[in-house]
Amino acid sequence: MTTKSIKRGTKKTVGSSSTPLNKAELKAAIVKHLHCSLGTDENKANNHAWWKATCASVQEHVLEGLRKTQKSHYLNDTRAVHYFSAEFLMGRLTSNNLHNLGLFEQTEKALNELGVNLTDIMEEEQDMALGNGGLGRLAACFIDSLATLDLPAVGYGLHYEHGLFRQEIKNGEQIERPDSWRDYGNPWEICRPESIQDIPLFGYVETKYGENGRVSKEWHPGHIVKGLPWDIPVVGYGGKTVNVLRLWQSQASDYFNWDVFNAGGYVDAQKENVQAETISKVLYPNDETEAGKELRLIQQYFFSACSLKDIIRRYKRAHGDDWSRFSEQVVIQLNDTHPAVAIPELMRILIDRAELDWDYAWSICSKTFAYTNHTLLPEALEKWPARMFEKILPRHLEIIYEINHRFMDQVEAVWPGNNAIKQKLSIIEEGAEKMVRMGNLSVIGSFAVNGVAEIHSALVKKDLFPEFNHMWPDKLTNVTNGITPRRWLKACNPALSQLIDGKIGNDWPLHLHKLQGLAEFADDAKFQKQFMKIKHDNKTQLAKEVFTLTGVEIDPNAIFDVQIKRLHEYKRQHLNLLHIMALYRRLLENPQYDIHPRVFLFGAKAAPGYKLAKDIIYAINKVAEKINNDPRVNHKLKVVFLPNYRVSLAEKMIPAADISEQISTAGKEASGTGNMKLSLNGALTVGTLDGANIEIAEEVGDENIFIFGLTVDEVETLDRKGYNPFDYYDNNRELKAVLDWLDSDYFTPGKPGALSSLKRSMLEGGDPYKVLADFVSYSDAQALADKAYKDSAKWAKMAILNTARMGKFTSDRSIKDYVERIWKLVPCEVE
Ligand code: Z16
Repeated sequence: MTTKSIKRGTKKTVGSSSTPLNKAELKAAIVKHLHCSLGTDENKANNHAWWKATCASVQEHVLEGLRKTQKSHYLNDTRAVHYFSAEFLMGRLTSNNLHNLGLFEQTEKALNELGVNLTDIMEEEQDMALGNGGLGRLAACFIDSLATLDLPAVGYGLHYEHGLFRQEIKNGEQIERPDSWRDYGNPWEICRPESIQDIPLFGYVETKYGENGRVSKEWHPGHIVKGLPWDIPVVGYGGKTVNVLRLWQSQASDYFNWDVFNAGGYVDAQKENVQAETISKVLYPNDETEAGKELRLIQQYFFSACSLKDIIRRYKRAHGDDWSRFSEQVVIQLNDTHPAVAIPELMRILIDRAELDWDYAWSICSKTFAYTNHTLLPEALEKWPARMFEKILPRHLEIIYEINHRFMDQVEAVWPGNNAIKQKLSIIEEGAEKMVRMGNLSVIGSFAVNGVAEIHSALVKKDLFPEFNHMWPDKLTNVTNGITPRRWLKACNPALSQLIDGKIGNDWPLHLHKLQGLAEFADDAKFQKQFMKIKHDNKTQLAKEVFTLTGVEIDPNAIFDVQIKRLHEYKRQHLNLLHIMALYRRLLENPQYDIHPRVFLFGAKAAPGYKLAKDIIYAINKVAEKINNDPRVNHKLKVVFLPNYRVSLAEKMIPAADISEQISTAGKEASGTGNMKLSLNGALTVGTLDGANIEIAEEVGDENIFIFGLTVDEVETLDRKGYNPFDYYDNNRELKAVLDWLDSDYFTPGKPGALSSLKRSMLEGGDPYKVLADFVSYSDAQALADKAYKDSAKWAKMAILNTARMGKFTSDRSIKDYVERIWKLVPCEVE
């Protein structure tokens, strides 16, 4: 066995010497693909064709790596993690693959000699936006790290035809347009018709009585749909291990509605096909609220069932019908509760198909699954009406009842006669409508449950699942999130990466703690100048992009203050907006008001049904319009809302940011990951003591971050006392003036009240996220940030120390934590 234990900080060099493709070979391959795959030539090809030919040339090489990796995993019969996630927010793949293969510079040169610019042609790639935000991007960073660390892993998810909607802004309002990322084909994915799975749905359950007195169940499904897998190779940094991300597309099955077809109902049969193909049509755009839609549950079951069948097929190839080693070979990580239906699905397979008895089946099942929780917000916790469940998955509901029944006996043993606790812990919520609680099912069916930052995990134990924590004190744990430094520094910020290489060597993308080595230059005037020159260049580049996208001119000498994340009340973009309005007022009242010029940049999509979130986008755009066109202030203040925020736009904004806005109400942001990306690129955080901000502050030091606002404990105390936003409104003149301003037609001429919903939510609405309570503290922190920026040497030092001290937040560290605490995997080196 070519196995080794996980090494922290070992060799593995990345560079051109080890890669089998040199510049001449690359040129030849690209030209060959222009001719043979794309049917064009060097003179006729446009950027799109050049991009595709380049991908195809590299893909040949990637597929070799994939084959070797799969062979090696098979021969070593490795234990593997299966990362089940309804979302993988991959973004673009080309730059990442080139960097991870060590081919970026050669490809750049090869194309140059062909008269083509790599950066330009990479703009042809559509983002793979198969995710909403942090949860989906986390999955993408994790599979990058898994491959980089040579760990056997498969990502499983859905091959949505349409990813997260494309956002347009019309007259300040968000418009949703379909995302069609595959319109001109995706050169990185491979269709695998040889691995199609059949998935049953609907129907009824028959109870059968065997001769030996054995009672068994048979599910007679009403429909069968096909799952067709598409594989995306996932290249680890260094290019050795190439794992796969396997995404399932739904199709009508061949024997689907044969009767209708034979009866001459060809067109009707087509209608049924359309329904089957609807399953993987579109990603639900809600990030922190549950839509409760039937199709969504079908999506969840569809990809979970396809993935389990795939895993079992592979297991049986090595172990036949011997189930005793299943949980030694297979660990399944549930990324939130979206794939939790995999738990009763595995039970169904083991009991109804493999005919194992319940206890044995359960012992396998409950050693196989682990569950990651990403939120405490009650509206995000998944619940399905039992009636809906029964209609779609009748056998699974029976199994869930049985799991619950046995679990209730365990609860009875711990808290005899305590019905209140039973009601709280039950998988089934009794009420006007019976509901299936997917969080409770996930905790009961998993051997490990983790939160995503220290504070979040502490709150999961204390507030969300305290009784479960009492019953199984070792089950609940923490794994703090991380980000891949390959995409989020090396690839997106090449100038800074080169500067770092020159100072500390080039193996920091694998060993991010080495960035520590930059700290000794934090006071070095020359290094400060170099560091800030790169920031300035990145800002100049972003300014060009901003002008192209919005027509707004911004000055790279201004502070670039960035808030990029989904639009949600708890993330408090409206707190940022109130502060911008306060600055505007101060400047109008006192034209000498001394602040360094600042550009506030926003990027955010609102869930289409989330009215107030859309109102906040509208308000940001209307305030922006007014300020940007007001000659009294627009040399000091600009506000830009960049439309269609997505991974590829983040890659342009993050390297250009001076200030990172991480201003959620304490206790509400589970972790955050944008906070890590921005700090890694030398932006200073203005943030609350929430999620991973707390751990970022611990790493960078209190003097290198601007912390403000209520703590989790203070929020709790305030709630207990009874929070009244009017206390703040009535006692702060500036805050009152700014809120009242929203009621006027100043920002929406001729349309008074167009922004009033914001004010109402923060007053009559009770201000559920305590914007008013944190306003003064936030405004003070912003004043400190302004003051710090005016001392450019001080600012440079702080920025450098942010980059230098982000080592902890590499997703490689997160993955090592998962491996040691939960997955117990062993790396498997490839060739
Ligand atoms: C999501 O992106 C997150 C939580 C959730 O319930 C649903 C979605 Cl789509 C985010 C958290 O809000 C964020 O704090 C965290 O960093 C991220 O998941 C990854 O854990």
